[in-house]
Amino acid sequence: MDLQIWLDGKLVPKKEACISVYDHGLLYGDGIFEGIRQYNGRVFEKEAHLQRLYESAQAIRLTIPYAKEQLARALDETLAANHFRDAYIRLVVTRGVGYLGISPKNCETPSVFIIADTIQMYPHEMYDKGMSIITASTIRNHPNSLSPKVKSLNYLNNILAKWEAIDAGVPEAVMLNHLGYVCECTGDNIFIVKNGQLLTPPEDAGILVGITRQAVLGLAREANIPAFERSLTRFDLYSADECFLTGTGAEVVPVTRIDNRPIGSGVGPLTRQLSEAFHRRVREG
Ligand code: PXG
Repeated sequence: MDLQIWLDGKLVPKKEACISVYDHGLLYGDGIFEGIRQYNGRVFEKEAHLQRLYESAQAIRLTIPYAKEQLARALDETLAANHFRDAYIRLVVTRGVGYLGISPKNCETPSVFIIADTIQMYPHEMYDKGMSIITASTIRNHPNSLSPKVKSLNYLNNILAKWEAIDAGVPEAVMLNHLGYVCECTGDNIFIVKNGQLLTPPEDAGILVGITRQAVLGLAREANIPAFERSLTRFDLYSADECFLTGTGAEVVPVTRIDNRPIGSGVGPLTRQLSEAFHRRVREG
């Protein structure tokens, strides 16, 4: 059966789920989104994702034409219509259909759609053996430009960094911020372990505040692993005992090589422990 897509209040078959070429989401990247996962019949951190969506909307002066509870129900309806128990959900709000010209004033009603489908971010063996990443020369958006806290439809900057990873033959690239500190990868947050401490760049490094990142920080605290948000340099990455990335798509993925330098010796023990705790948490709730 064709996938059912939730589009502006109605479930429609995938091939009928179309957006206008005059939609400013397409013309200008004027819109926001969330990537969410359902595990074992439950949407993981639904409230946190919706909260981030509404905050992103507010930051770009976009009024979502539904209450949070309505979108929460729409998520559930979309999953139920497609009989999913484990799915990847893409919730998108665009500025809507307007005229040519960037003014958002031209757009009367935002377009909202929800896709429930499956996603496989990285090959399975990378979760066992670890992945190689590079540092990109493309820096993350300046926090006083479009804030990286906004999960916007404009990923071009990150896509340019992703090209650098592709050119280097690796799946991900870590981006530095405008001050040269470690920020995050193109679609994941980054953590290191050093001397038994878990370290990740602070929010004001200019990161997207990942929901998986928050979950992992919480799991570390529950397990009495000392965890700190701290400015990190490339030296800190190169001299780390362990490194891993977190994201809704990626979950917890170990990193064992950065810019061709080995990190630790294979996948580290705290990475394994936190990855296992994460998988328990998402299934049990
Ligand atoms: N940083 C950036 C720039 C992201 O895009 C994260 C961090 C992790 O955030 P969450 O809240 O997911 O822990 C993201 C999320 C995809 C895909 O299709 C990308 C993300 C999430 C899901 C799928 O590449 N990025």
